[in-house]
Amino acid sequence: MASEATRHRSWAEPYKIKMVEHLKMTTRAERDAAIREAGYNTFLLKSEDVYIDLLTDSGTSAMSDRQWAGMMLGDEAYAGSRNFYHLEEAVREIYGYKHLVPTHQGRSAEHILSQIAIKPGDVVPGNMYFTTTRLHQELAGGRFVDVIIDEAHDSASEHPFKGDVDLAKLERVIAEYGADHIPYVCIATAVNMAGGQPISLANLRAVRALCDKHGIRVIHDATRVAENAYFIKEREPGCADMTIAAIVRAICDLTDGCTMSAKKDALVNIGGFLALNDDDLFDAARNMVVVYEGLHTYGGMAGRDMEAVAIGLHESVDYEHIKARVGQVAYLGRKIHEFGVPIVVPIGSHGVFLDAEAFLPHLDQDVYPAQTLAAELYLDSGVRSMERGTVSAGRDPETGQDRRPKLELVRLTVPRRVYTQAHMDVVAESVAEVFDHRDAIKGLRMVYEPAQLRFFQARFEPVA
Ligand code: P70
Repeated sequence: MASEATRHRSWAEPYKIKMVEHLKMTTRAERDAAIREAGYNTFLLKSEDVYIDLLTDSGTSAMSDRQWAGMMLGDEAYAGSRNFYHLEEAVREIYGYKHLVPTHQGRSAEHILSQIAIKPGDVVPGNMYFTTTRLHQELAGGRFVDVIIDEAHDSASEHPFKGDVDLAKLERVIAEYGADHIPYVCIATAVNMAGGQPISLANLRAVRALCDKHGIRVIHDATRVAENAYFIKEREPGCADMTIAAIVRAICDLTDGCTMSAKKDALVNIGGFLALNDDDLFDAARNMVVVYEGLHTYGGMAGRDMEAVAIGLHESVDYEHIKARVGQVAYLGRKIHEFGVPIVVPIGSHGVFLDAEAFLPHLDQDVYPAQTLAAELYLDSGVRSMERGTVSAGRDPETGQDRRPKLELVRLTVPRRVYTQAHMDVVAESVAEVFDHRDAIKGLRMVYEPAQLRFFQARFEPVA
């Protein structure tokens, strides 16, 4: 018998369930009809036809009783809502940025920042692209340049900080284009397209020092900063005794501002903001928010939404919360990995990323292995996932050709505080089932392609 000292002790979610939402179970025949109707694109499925929805962790988390109570305190004034001031206070306290421009979600903050900071011909270096972020940079006349370390593009590399910037790459970009043509360096925490991989504090410090030398700003995509902070606490030498809040603050203190989709870390269904330290940039952003979003004290959110974000920001840096959140994702990842299924390692913070290229080695990228795998998983069990490969990467605006990303992934994204460990078991077993029958899987061809962000609405048919 294990002694008390060596006995394994489990952890559990630091909350209990107060309200439930029923899930619809479907038959294989029903799923077959639904995915065909959806053009083999999981974005086009009706949520009603989905059993366990791992499409995204964005806006899908469960709010706490405190957040719901905050919703009842909404001050729905057009101007100067008290909830705006609560949110401003929370952003100042938790992130430390001076000025706040609320927006309805993350991409609107990216839009405003890109329009005010980027001139045609500029380049924006960053630690891997994100779809909406890069598109807004391009729409403003800029070009994204990837400066993440090579390990980030290798699904099998066990590097603990695959979100780190390759400083030599960044230096080369600065030398080639000149600091005058670099409005800012874009640093994401818990890098989404790399599989939810963190950047280290040490690397961010070095990025800051290099940018200071050249007078270049560092702007932070803070969407999942608390999750990144958890990995720093776990993995970075000297950080084990820091609180999540202190690490989040240390990250933000090394940057000049952030774009934020509050739909992730901040545990709300809608919301976002741009936060800036620079007075002039803030002034420009505040002028622009009234054109596209709404007055600068609500920017596309209701007062109640801003209150829920303010409370959610505080909850996001709670250690027990973030440990359970990242722990649930790790549980799912380990379970899938044990079945021998190829996944991105280390397991990321917001989801498990299946390596579709290794899963379906007989399929060429031209027939969209990740898109195909996402459709097959839905067919097997009603689990909805998201393609993060060739379809998401889109076309190169200069050549018009499909980009062929090194990572051809399917993302199983876990909403916060929504599903139980038993749901994770069901998901892992379904992935294993599809893996067992992988040889029989054929690819897809695209029959409808939208001009921008094609993954959202593209339609496919099975190849013969
Ligand atoms: C996802 C969502 C949104 C997001 C993000 C990072 C690191 C900005 C945003 C934009 C939703 C999504 C968006 C595009 C394609 C697929 C899914 N990510 N930065 O599921 O924020 O959605 O609020 O405008 O992850 O990963 P928002």
